[in-house]
Amino acid sequence: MTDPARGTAPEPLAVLIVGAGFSGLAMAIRCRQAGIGPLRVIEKSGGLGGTWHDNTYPGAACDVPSHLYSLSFAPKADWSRMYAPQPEILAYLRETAERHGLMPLIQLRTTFQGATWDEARALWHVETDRGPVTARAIVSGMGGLHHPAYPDIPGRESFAGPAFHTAAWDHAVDLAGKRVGVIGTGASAVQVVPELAAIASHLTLFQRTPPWIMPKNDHAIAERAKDRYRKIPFARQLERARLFWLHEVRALLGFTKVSKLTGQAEGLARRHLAKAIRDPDLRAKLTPNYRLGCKRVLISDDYYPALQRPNVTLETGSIARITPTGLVTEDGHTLDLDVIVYATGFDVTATFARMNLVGRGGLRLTEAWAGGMGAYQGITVAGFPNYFMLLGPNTGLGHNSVVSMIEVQVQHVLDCLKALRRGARAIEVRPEAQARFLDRIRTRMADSIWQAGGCKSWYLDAQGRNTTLWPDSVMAYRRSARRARMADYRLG
Ligand code: N01
Repeated sequence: MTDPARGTAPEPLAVLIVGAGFSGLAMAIRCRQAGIGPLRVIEKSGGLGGTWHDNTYPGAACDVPSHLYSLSFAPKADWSRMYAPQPEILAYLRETAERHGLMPLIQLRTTFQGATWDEARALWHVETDRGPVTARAIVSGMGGLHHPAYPDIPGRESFAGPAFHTAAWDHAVDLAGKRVGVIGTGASAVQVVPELAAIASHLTLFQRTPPWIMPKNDHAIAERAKDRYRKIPFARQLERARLFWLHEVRALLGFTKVSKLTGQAEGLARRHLAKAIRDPDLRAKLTPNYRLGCKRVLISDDYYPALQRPNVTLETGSIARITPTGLVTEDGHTLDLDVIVYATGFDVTATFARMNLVGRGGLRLTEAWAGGMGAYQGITVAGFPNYFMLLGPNTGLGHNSVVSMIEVQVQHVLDCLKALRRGARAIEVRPEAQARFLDRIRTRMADSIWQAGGCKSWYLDAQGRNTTLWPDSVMAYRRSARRARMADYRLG
């Protein structure tokens, strides 16, 4: 691309960050603080915020406590609730971006389409739907959960009424007084169902697998506490540390491995179910038949009560087909619906497949990952110099805040970017370091709750391997990845 004003090619960016969600914004802030530039953030949506921009369904909130689900270097003293609602998190991200001077760096409505490594010039040629860009380094802040997955049910396109996904909510459709069908019972469903049950004339919830649900105990944060957090930063840090360790204990409590404590956690969830659901038939339908932790453990105090409302039906027969007027189940129930809501999650593998990267010697990322996704510390891949991933393979969490993982990764990437600033043209993980790391993950996965827990989930790939979650505590990841060990990298 030439600069029309000067007729010369513009200077390559030092770093192109893809995605303006939690991770992309965190990376941009830390790069600016370190004086690394020129810098640009591209974002496919019309606004920043990533998942918190896209997921605007009624009841959308975070199931990780607010003081933990925020950046340690961009604290907020006055979170309204223990678990912040989506609009408040989105506002936090906007304020944070503004306060750190990121707005001029963010280019919205720009989709990353792929990139090719130029060995001679040691830079990436990036394709976007708004034209090409060159950058010495790329940091992917794309996350894994932004391509909505729609179920492959015959007749899906034939439905005559409105039908949309929780991650692409159609706010123009008024659901009050309507017959609504919700498909799916994951983290998004448990939040949206109580809201819809309160306004729909009838809500039918289609459950394939019941989730494990723990009490949420959400509450407004008292003004007194907010005041204290405002005036005494240490009080806020202390609260964050308390919440962090409380969640870390979950890693020990069987959220990553089947242990004696798994049974105790299951007992707690069963008591939560028994207390809320009096009808034994309904309770049986809602009782999971796999180990807790195998799928994401949900928290809610209003989901079970919503299922007991007279205008709500739980349908457990599998869906045979969708018709213009509703749904037909395998056991022959015909259900007339006005609206269908897909709470059916995300296509994680599509996200990574669509990265469309061509690295050193023409190696494609899809080829490098033909045997399954994997990256050194979840961040770098041999053959792809100066390319870094935030929330890449095996760095999601089932027990604590992913923002803590992002912060570790941002520090690691920063170390690598500083090596480039010191004069290296390229930094690339050594294949043997990557292989050692992936071996460690594989060994750790062997007896993990996801392999041994007897369930299927988006955590597992088509071969049944968990390439999405970190199999240990956040502290263990911090020890492993916080500093980039230069011995594991080749500097060119
Ligand atoms: O999606 P899911 P989600 N017929 O994949 C069902 C994050 N998140 O959007 O369990 C019938 O968990 C499927 O059934 P089954 C969080 O990381 C965070 O709810 O496969 N049903 C399941 O019940 C989470 O893990 C927050 O048998 C079908 C559901 O759809 C991730 O996002 C809030 C079906 C999909 O559940 C995804 O959660 C929300 C079919 N053909 C989400 N296909 C926070 O608060 C699928 N299903 C931080």
